[in-house]
Amino acid sequence: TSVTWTLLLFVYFNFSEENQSFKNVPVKGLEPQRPFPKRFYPRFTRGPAHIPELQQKESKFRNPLGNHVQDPVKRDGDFSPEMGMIFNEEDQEVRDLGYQKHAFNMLISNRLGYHREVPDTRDAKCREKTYPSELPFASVIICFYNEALSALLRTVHSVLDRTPAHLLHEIILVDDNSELADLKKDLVDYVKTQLPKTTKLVRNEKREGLIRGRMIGASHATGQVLVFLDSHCEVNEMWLQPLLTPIKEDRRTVVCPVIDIISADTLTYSSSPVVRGGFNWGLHFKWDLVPLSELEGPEGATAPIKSPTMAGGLFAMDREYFNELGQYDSGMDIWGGENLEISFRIWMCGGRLLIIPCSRVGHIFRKRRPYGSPGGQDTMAHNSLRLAHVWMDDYKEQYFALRPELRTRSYGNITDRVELRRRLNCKSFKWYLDNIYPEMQVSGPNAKAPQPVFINRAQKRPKIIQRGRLYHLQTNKCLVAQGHPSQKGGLVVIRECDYNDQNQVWVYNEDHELILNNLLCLDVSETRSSDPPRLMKCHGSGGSQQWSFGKNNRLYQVSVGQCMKVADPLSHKGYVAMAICDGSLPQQWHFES
Ligand code: UD2
Ligand code: MN
Repeated sequence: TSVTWTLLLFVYFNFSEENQSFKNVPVKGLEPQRPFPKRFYPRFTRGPAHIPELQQKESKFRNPLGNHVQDPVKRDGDFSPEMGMIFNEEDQEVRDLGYQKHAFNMLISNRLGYHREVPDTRDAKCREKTYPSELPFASVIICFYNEALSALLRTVHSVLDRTPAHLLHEIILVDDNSELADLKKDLVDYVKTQLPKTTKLVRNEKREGLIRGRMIGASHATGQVLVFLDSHCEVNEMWLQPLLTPIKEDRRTVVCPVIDIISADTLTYSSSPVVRGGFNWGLHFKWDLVPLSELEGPEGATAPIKSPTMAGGLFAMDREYFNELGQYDSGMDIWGGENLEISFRIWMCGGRLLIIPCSRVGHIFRKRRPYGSPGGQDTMAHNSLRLAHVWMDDYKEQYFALRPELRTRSYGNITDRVELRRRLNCKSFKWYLDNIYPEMQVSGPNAKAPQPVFINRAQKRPKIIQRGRLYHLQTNKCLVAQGHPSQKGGLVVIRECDYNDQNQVWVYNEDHELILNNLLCLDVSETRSSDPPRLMKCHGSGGSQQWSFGKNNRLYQVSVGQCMKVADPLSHKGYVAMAICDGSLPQQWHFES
């Protein structure tokens, strides 16, 4: 910890003067600060300190409830199935509200606090790499709209905790006119009293969207390199140096880290394979396998990889180059499309875009976007239209072939962007396709010879851990489908056990799924945790289909944070329900092989 403190004091002294340049901009929460904030790093500020069971927590990677959970599966070192345990109505409210407002498990996010260790997901060879000690210093820009405070502050602290002080010039938080009360008040206080002066908070007077939001952030930045992050990220060990090095070598290089996955349901941090960015003619971003030709060379898996596009949220770019290249299209609203626009622009106008396998940043990937646009418009279509008209030449027909209704849709004035393209003397979209994304299939008027189909990320089958019956101890009955086990949405009930009946056979696999008769997965509703469990198609992304066997024979549901019980053990109906885990008889189950 003394090392951390030295580092922090260093950040503090090193940058307190450079703060002056910020005086004339409308930055809120930057009143004079106490020289030594009392609690720089509160451990579990919003954590459930009042929960005795959670106080036993020893290691962040171990199960928060102790060693008694007999879950046979270990995941990337930090899978704590019962981290989302609901103890009372307040917990339930936090969880359900979190899913509604943020589309991830806010109860777990709050419990994790503002600091945690994450598994080092880099290839082992990355640890042997060295980077120049002289590197350009960075301004980290984080735009947010109605973000969960704990997720936002974990993003900020992960940067402060894992970035060498001399490379971190400042952090600029851009509040995109959030409405949530804690962001308007608690965050302002926190920035003022708990964070180094080099963390600045800017608030937009009206909602701008992430695109203009980032431009506003960049306009306040004074670092040599801009690093953009989403507001629900956690940076990993040595994340920044590998990003800054290629920029130092060539300022027209734009770089992205590998985006690791933080589960929206369990907040588990896990490694992503190294893939690169592509897109389809609907102008949606997608991940592609890296062509073998890109992986050859002495550095193998640790060498930077050319990427046709970026996902959008996480990248670093020389600040002056960002300005020269035309920042972003300020005519784009709220969300979507800007990532392809900047990717095309980088490649077509003389730059390059790389993914850096040795730099890793986790991001909470959620299943839906929890916010809309102020006017309810489809901003993705509006933004995509603008980029198609400015950058795609005749190839915009590929987009219109899929979205004919957009042909006549207005998209605002694009003369500035067309002029920018001319001024920068950018190459054609055909050049981009031929040279940067030759895998892209073109049909119709722009067709060329068919290319081999690209294989998508291989679907792996989770290993089976156990096969058998789900036996309810109190009633001596077994868990079965109420109707046919292949019926999606069907309820489960308890019935007399029949050891010859395949329809009573469950499989428990390494993804913590419970699958009945090899057909459907036991599932719970994400937003309505009071709904009874049901059978649904297995989706493979954990959360609502993740179950674990714990102490007192409990069957625990990971995303709901509750246990399965027989609703009324005396009733012949045999209904089951989710309830706060209390170790009582109706909640006791045995998986019998
Ligand atoms: C992905 C990108 C995201 C952006 C988007 C396309 C990653 C990991 N994420 O979507 O950065 O490029 O594709 O546009 O590559 N926000 C605002 N104001 C708004 C709306 C959003 O500030 O009006 C913030 C939001 O709080 C978040 C960031 O912008 O920090 C990105 O939004 P998102 O997380 O909903 O986008 P995501 O990850 O689905
Ligand atoms: Mn995001």
